Amino acid sequence: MPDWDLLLTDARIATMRADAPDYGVIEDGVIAVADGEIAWIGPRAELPENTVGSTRSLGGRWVTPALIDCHTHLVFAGDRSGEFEERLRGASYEDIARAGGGIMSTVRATRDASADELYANALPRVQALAAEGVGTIEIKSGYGLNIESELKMLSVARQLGEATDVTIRTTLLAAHTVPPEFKDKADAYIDLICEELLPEVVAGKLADAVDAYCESIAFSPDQVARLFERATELGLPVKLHADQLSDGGGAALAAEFKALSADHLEYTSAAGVAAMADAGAVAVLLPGAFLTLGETQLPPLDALRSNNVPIAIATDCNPGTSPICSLRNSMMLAARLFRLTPEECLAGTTRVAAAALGFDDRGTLEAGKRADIAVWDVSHPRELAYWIGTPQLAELLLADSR
Ligand code: DI6
Ligand code: FE
Repeated sequence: MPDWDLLLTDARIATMRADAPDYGVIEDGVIAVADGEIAWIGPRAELPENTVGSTRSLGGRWVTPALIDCHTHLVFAGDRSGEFEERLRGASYEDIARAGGGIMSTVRATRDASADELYANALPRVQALAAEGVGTIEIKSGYGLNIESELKMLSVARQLGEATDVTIRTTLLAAHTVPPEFKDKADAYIDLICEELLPEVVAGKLADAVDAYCESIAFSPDQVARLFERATELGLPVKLHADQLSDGGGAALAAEFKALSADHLEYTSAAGVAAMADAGAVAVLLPGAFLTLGETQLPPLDALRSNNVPIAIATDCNPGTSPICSLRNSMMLAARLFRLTPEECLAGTTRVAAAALGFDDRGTLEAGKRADIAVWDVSHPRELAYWIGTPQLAELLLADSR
């Protein structure tokens, strides 16, 4: 006689299984949860007899996997609204960066902030994402750019994971831009990351992956390759900010290092997409940055689809290029700006986003997966990529709920 902790009944379930069409829908479904995992899922008619467990009806509501925001920079201090105004008057992101603004202005504010201040700034962002159904969030460092401040950012991100029910994945992005202390000495800064920072991060278990910004205003492919070799040696998976402002061969570089994902990709070539397909890398598209920068070059959507490169969507929440703290709105933007279907948007913030973070225990609703479940007041899951700023989450059930 199956004995389960909880039986969720009367659910319309969008399982988002990879092997099922049309959201993998199960009508009149039941989800049995035991020990934070999905123990059984299927139509009520097939439920094993004599099941034991407390039963709760979801009243015919739609249920999806909890959403996953697989690319954020949500730990930071200050804001960049002044730069936004400058860009509206015609300045480019690169011009502002070269003049010492851009990422560096957030670095100055973040270095000056205490860990407690950073935590207090970031917590409402995590809560805002959770309030719209997000159960897993990736957070990058990259506004410290020295050992002390990068470690501070990663520790704050870990603390956010401990203080909330949300799972936080942390990524070391020390190679975000060249700090002023290393002006014209980017190679020496990469050495510092490889020789001092990375070993300390690994010893403290502070990061789950390593990222870099491969761009003319940041690091060259050779510099990124050196960093990725070291990360790989130390057992950390890599991901890459690739081809956001120009085609620097970032996607192919990410593929060479079997990256979990290559992100942005507006300027990625057909060859870059093919390399990603061979390597099994996920394409993470970031429509908030595309919108904010007034970008017109679309990511290579046809090539991604025809090469079967899985597409994830994330907020890229950051004060410079993507001041958006809503994954739901990012889904709508991906649908509208990139013409992703609502089903692609939902897969991109569940199953594919999980893959972009190296998770195989979440992102779909199937037996054996974590019971990270979002319950919605919608008439169809396509609505999740349709409304803008409309709260529709009825409930977020997370395996770590306490
Ligand atoms: N690309 C981005 O869109 C963010 N980082 C990156 O490498 C922007 C970060 C910032 O401008 O503060
Ligand atoms: Fe980013």
